[in-house]
Order: sequence, then structure tokens, then C-alpha cells
Amino acid sequence: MEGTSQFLPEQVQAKNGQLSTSKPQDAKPRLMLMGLRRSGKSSIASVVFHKMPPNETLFLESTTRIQKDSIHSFMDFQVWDFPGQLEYLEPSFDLENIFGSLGALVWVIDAQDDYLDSVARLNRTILTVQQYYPNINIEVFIHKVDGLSDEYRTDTFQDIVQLISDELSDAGYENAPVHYYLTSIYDYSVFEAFSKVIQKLIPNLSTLENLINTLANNCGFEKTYLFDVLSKIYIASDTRPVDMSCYEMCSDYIDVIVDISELYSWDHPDRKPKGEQNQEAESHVVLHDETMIHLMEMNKYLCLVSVIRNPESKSKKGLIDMNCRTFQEALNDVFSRSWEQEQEQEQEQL
Ligand SMILES: Nc1nc2c(ncn2[C@@H]2O[C@H](COP(=O)(O)OP(=O)(O)OP(=O)(O)O)[C@@H](O)[C@H]2O)c(=O)[nH]1
Ligand SMILES: [Mg+2]
Repeated sequence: MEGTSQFLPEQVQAKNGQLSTSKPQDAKPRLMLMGLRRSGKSSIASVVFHKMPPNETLFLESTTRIQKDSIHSFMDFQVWDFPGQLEYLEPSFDLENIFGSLGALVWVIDAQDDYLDSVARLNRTILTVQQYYPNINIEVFIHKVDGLSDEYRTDTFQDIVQLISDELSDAGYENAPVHYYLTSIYDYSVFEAFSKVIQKLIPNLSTLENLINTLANNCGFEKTYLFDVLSKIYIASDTRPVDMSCYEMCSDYIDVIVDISELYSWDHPDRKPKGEQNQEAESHVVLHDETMIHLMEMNKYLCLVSVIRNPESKSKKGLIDMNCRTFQEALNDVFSRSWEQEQEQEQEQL
């Protein structure tokens, strides 16, 4: 393993790392977690954004007020965790306040329980949202699937999709933006699903994907992910099909590097740097089956993790490093451009 060093946030200026949403400050994209009581909304928010071990969610209390969580990362966004019993479709409720901003509605269905009530309520919600706020993406998490057999999972998935699409087409919405995911907090599926949800809210996603595709082709990478280090959500990847085992390896490798960085990056009075040091962490490891994982920190929030299986590509480590550095420059260029756009917009508004 090489060059484990700093995952130290202070070392990179914020403007280099953060992706602007080109929206005014108060219009941060919003992810709204909704669903019936005990469906698992607070558990998902705690596991994904607060690193809570899944077992500890057993002790979470039922949510009584909307919990608003601001996430400061490569892009600022908010996560709103709703209490299951909240009757937000009542006329007295200020819907504009909830759905009036850019964002996604994440509806969590407990797949281990009877889901008909939840689906009925979701259908009513989708019809309202589609009518007044068609820009809100609707993301359905068919959740707690860890307790279900493969066959039962598939049946439940198909049944729920069918119930919702029938209702929507009856109401005249053939192409409503509704997406479905099978999730559980006990494996990586909830991170994978959240990655997909957040990617849809990222401006410049196609530019990022094009850059990653070029990099992956030039270096012979089997799969490449651009991860948000703190949440381990991936914000972009090359456009080859996602392979869960690759994603798991890459995600775990970030943990290894963060742990080692924390161990060794503190200021030791006797330790003197030998020559010039790289600002960002860079590391690779070769596993027992000869698979290489390569990681390079890109900025304060993001790191690029790639899986390499082709023996010829693995031998060209210098080329990989050089291409990744070039990618890093392009990436930070995309970010700082968005940042400049935001500044210009703010000045225009003044
Ligand atoms: N088996 C399993 N249990 C889960 C999963 N996610 C959450 N749970 C459990 O579901 C229970 C309810 O979770 P909460 O996160 O409190 O549910 P909630 O939707 O926030 O509930 P309210 O706040 O009452 O609306 C907890 O005991 C969790 O441990 C999962 O993926 N699999
Ligand atoms: Mg809750």
C-alpha cells in the first residue's frame, strides 16, 4: 500500500471541492423521507448520513416532528425525515413549504409488513405531487428486504410496481417520474439506492460521467466510482453496469484508508516530511484474486475508486496515476466553474 496520507478537510479550500447547484442558498435540493410509521425512514437517514450501525436502529424512537438535516458536502442538500403519522395531505397543510423546492420524495415501504395501506397513501401523494409539483422525483424504497427470500422479493417488487402504475395510468399519468429500489440497511443496497436518488439532483452529471468514461477506457478500469467520502454515496460512475461486489469492495476500501489516515496523519513533533508531499491520499491494493483497487482523493469531499482486473492495465501504475491526476484537474475545473456561476448569479441578484 502506498502514500496513505491526508483525508484532512482543512487542506483543500471549500471552493475547490463543492459542486454548486446554481440555485440560491435557500434552494438546496431536498430529500424528503416519507412513509408509514416504523417503515424505516429514520433508520435510513441515520445509517446513511450519520454512520449509525444498523443494529442500533432498533432503539430509535418514533419521530414526532419533521427532522431537518443539512448535509454539507460536494453539494449542499437537506434531508427531511417525516413522522409516519403526519397528515400532510390535509388541506390545512402548507404543501408549498414541503414540495416547493427542487428535490426528491423518497417513499419508504416496509416490505415485511402488509404494504397495501402504504401503497394507497403513496398513490394519493403521487397524484398530488404530480399535479402541483411535477419536478419532484418520486423514489420508492421497497425496504427491509433482508428478511425476504429472493422469490418473495421479486414478487413483492412486481406487485408494488403494478399497483402504483395502474393507479397512475388510470389518472392519466403514463410517464410519471417514479423509480423503485429494493433496499435494506443491513447491506449496501440503501447506499446504492441513495446514490441513484442524489445523482438525479446533480447538475453536470453527464459531464462527470463522460470524464469518468474517458478515464476508465484509457486506464483499462473495470469499474470506477466517484465517492462522497463521508456518506459513501457515489455521485457518479462510468456508465458500465453496476456490479454490487465491485461497489462493496470500493466502499470498504474507503473505510480502510480513512482509518489508516486517521492513525497516521496527526502532527507528530518528531516527524519531518521528506521532500514535497502530495496533498491528497493515493493508495492501491492487490487482493488475493489479483484484483487491484486504486483510490485517489480528489478534493475535500470526493475520492475516485477504481477496480482493475486486466493484468496489462495493472502493470501501468504510473500511467494510471497520471491519468487520475488529469481527471482530478478536470473535475475541480467543473466544480470551480459551477462555483463561479453561483457567484455571478448572486451578484446579478444584488
Ligand atoms: N429488518 C430490517 N429492519 C429495519 C430496516 N430498516 C429499519 N428497520 C427497523 O424498523 C424499525 C423502525 O425504524 P424507524 O427508522 O424508527 O422507522 P420510521 O419510519 O422512522 O418510523 P416513524 O418515525 O414512527 O415514522 C426499527 O426497529 C429498525 O431497526 C431494514 O432494512 N431491515
Ligand atoms: Mg422516524
